[in-house]
Amino acid sequence: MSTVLDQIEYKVRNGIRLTREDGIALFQSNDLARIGALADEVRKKMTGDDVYFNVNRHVNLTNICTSLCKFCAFGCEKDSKKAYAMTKEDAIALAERSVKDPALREFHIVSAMHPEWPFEYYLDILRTFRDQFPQIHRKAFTGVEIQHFAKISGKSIKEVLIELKEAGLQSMPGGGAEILCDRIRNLLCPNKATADEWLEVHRQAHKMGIKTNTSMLYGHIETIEERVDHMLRLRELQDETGGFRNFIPFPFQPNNTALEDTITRTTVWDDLRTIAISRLMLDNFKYIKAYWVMLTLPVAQLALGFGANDLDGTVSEERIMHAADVKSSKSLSSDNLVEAIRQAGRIPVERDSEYNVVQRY
Ligand code: V47
Repeated sequence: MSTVLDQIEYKVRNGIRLTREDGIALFQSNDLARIGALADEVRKKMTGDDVYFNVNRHVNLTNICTSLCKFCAFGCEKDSKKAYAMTKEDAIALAERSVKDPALREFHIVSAMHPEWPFEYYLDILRTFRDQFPQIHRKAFTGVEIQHFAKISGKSIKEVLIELKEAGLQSMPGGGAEILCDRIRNLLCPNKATADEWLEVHRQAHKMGIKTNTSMLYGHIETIEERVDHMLRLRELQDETGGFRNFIPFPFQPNNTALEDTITRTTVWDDLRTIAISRLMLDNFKYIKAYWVMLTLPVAQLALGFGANDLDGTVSEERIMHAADVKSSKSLSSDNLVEAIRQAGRIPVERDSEYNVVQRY
């Protein structure tokens, strides 16, 4: 008699889409090795042994935030000791220092929702980056920030995106998705975009030709069913638009957050099965990112055997996760990433933000 895993294996190998029940069964199974091997098989069929990374710089303009999500250690109020807000000159100076590295290809611009900055400020930063550093790709603003811009400017999401695109926006990062379920959002982050609003921002962006990343923040108060439903909502939108570039599972880092006394860090096993299950459920996503900053480099390397095929990037000066005390370093060199990928038995490929190959090692 065949087991649920036998049936899932059969479906995956024969191109039959997995259902919600399959996703839940995968999360309920203890057979991590078998799930991982299946995800690895799918990864190999999709992109062979190539594992991607890019050379990028994070720019977090401010941590002063109107949202103050319970899972976040980065955002704070204006009078907090750790509050900071970059002027345009600060941001330019940071960018000027960063472009001294000739290998730099991407600015990853994600910030908090400042209570006073107008939409025009963000447009101004984008235009300036575009004009002064035209060769560096601008991946900027999560769906939650875009929704915030619409709110503070009185414009529609579409109008905001049109203006951002005109000012130099080239793609969008995947943050702000958290768990796409209003039960969770009402408990953890009631002051920002709802699940439908976040999806609508990405839908509109895709329709305009702006590709976006996506993510899932897991390992806090969500249920397994909510993780699966989250993946299904993304899979559905991807069917509709094809505009998602990759999927990034973020394991919740509780330190310095409002949840630190009640929730412990996810286990390595949960991290690996979540990567593997996302590879199996998200059959219309080419790239699954093992974000080493949160997973730690050794676990990210292991994830390359569980369905992941992207390690994100060199990530210089990451602040959001480091506010939650993650133990990984603030950045890695390309050499570090190449070595880590090789140690995992894979082929390191430096990519640009659009997944064009820069160099295959
Ligand atoms: O939306 C915040 C997550 C996101 C915590 O697209 C946390 O390539 C875990 O957008 N524990 C922001 N996760 C970061 C982001 C991002 C980062 C790296 C790559 C990309 C990409 C996008 O970080 C937030 C939230 O989901 N987050 N706090 C925490 N304590």
